[in-house]
Amino acid sequence: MTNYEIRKDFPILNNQNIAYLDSAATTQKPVQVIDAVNRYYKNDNANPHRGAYKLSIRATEVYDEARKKVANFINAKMPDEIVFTRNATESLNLVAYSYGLENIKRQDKIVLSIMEHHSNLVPWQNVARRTGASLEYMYTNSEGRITNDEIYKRIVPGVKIVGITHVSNVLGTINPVKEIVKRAHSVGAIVVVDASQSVPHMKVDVQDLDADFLVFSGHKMLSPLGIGVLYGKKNILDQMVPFLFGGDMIEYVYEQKTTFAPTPTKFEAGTQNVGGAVGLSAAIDYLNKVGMDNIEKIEKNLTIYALDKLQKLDFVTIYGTKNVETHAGVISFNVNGVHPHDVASVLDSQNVCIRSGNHCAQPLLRYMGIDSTCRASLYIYNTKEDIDRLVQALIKTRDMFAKWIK
Ligand code: 7TS
Repeated sequence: MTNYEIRKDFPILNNQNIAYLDSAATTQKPVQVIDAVNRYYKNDNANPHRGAYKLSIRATEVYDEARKKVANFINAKMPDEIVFTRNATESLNLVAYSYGLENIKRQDKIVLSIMEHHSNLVPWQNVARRTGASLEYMYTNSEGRITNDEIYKRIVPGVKIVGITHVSNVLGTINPVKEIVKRAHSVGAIVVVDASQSVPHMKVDVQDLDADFLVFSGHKMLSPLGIGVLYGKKNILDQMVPFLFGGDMIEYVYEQKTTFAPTPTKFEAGTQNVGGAVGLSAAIDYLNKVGMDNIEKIEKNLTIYALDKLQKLDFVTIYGTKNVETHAGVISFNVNGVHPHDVASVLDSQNVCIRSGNHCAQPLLRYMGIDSTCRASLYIYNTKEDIDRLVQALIKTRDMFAKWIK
């Protein structure tokens, strides 16, 4: 399938004349996903795990099917290694509370990359504050990359947790996660991979990466909002205490104590988001139909095209690596002398949707010496025409703000 064929499946892109370039924030949904969720609520909706009647059993079955689908998609050893959450943020909090608070001691170190999204940073600040452990960072070089020297310098004996984003949501850098995992394991640390910006865009194999935990959000990969994933190695999940307590995650409840259900149910307290899981399952079917190799190819071609066009604009500064081998379809830039929010407003008047701001990565932007950027992020339904519209709208911005352009 080509991106032009794919685009036809997205009602919102056909109903509205927009160049949607904010898929790192959330993706649009294809009709196949919308229909699958619709069908679920029309035909199969009930509370899973709780009813003896056929409808409830069906809801349980579709939920379990979705878990299997996710496990296969990221090559987990078994479906029990998949915990459904609300989003990547909740998955990361689960790891920080259930693993971090229980296992980290005062003398330990936590190491993150400086390019973490706040959701893989603030929970670890909390763990450090409550345990007395120290929190340190791996910094990027001038190209926005974490070098091998930096990995070896920061991940040293005493480090117990390493948190790393697979792909930066600001710079689009693809990080050397396999090297980081190898180094971390050699010093006895476990690794939490934030795959929010990679799983939707490239083949991710948790066994090949050897990640201990890996998280992502359904809504960034064509599925509805409100469903997220935590992958964890089964032996680690089994040893962890639950994060949320309540219905369905228990085995026996006594007046003073409770025994818990096995992994992964012990981490899924309360009524599960079956509709979201059905949507995620349909989204994975869609991505598999397009093919992850094909997805990577489409996005790589668009990224090369966009970088080339943007580099030709002498009033635009692009941040991060120019090496497309390590560059996913997320591009941060600024119009020299014009605030990113102003740029985004002018672009919106041209129906071009980008994000402006700090992208929930304040430490990275502070480290780079800037407050905010404009960010265009691509997905499989984007076309060269979307990028041409971005470029035209940027030229219009330059014309409007001519006297401020530096
Ligand atoms: N990690 C990364 C790398 C992200 O890009 C995001 C969301 C999250 C975690 C959190 O995901 P959530 O689904 O739990 O909210 N990133 C963005 C973004 O770049 N613009 O809006 C949301």
